[in-house]
Amino acid sequence: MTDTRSKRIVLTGAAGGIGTMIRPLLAPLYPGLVLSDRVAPPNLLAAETFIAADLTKPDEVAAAVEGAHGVIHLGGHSVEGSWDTILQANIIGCYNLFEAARQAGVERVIFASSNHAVGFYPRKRRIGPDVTVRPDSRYGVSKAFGEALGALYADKHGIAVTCLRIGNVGPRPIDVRRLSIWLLPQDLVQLIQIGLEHPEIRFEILYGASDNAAAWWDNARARTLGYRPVGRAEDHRAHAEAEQAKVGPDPVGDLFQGGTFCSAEFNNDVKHAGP
Ligand code: 15L
Repeated sequence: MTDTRSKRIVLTGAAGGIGTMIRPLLAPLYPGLVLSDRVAPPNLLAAETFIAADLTKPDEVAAAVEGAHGVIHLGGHSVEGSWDTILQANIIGCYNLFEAARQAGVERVIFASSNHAVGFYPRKRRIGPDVTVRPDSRYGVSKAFGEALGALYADKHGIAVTCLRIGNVGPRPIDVRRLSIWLLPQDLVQLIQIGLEHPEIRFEILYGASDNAAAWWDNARARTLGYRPVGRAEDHRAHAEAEQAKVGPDPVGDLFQGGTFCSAEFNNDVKHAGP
């Protein structure tokens, strides 16, 4: 474990929302941390190393991951977008990342997947990491693609890949849906540490959720690997319910785990949607 900590670890999407939250938590754990994004974070510290890379440009991605032991891949488009946006950032960009990692001899990749890869599962159903994907958006499809790509690079090339189906990262759950899927940044860092350091990792899909009593996900595999989340969504229920009261009901989104990602552009009958 200690050995990994001195090695070069590249964080893509370092200037994004999640990257910004976990940078200060990763820095003391991994002194060899290298930040990457298209543009440097505005608050880059003198002690931090940054390499600019556009995920759609294979040469830039190759330069960013050169010499790395591990990559934490948060980069890409983080919400629903046009097909071209998703195609460039999350399909081509993700392929470029895994391919550059293979060519550079990277040993471990953490892929930031999303709950939206399985967003059309009903809220009343508890799911594990082995269910068939049911994406709720083009974004969700791109995350399912990234998981499949990760499996390919694990099985064919021996990269140890951990896909984290991340819920919603932040200091506290921001509405009732997030009481089920909230992930405290410190808990995300724990999951990343497992992916970078656990000796048994070959290919894993883990849920990126804290200790949420209202969870929809069975995260037993993460616990077996040593995950001990400290965030407890129920401690923030009053806040989440107060925030929820400010928004109206969503007759489609409220039925499914993906919420508004399910109701956007929806023109099906809810009885025929989801498994
Ligand atoms: C995600 O995957 C998004 O990146 C984030 O912006 C949130 O929308 C989150 O899912 C969520 O479902 O709350």
